[in-house]
Amino acid sequence: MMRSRWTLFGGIAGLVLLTAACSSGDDAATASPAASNTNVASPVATTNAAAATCPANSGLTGNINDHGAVAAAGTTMEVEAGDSFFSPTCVTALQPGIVTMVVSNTGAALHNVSIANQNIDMDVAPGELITVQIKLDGGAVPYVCKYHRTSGMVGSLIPAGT
Ligand SMILES: [Cu+2]
Repeated sequence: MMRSRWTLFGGIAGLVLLTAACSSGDDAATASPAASNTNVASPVATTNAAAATCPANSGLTGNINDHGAVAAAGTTMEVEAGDSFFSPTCVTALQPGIVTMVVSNTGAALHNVSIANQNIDMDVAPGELITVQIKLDGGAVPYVCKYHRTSGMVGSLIPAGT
């Protein structure tokens, strides 16, 4: 995941340099602001842009603050906990087994990851991150922030081939 992110950065940086090199010297003042706006990478390293929405087999019900679905790359994933959503909301194509979800709270409120039938109930304070080990077998594993569940702060981990 990290390698693809840096490759993306390298590609963007190269493009900016190329653009700057091709413009005339008089344009230096206008080129600088454009270059400073090239930080387009999402805070979550993913293989696919989060254009997709959660699939129907996510196991999520009720209010869903859907910040997209991405396919997993390996068994560790990064998920952002914002106010009040998880992004990406769904991670698909996971291999069954123990997966590791690193949840960073980028919001202002206290958030949480709870999976009742796995005895998981972990808070994550603003600016902090937690690492949650989750067991996946045959089906989707929905999780919730117990403080903001009714606001749609839910997510799901979805095994491959389901
Ligand atoms: Cu929350």
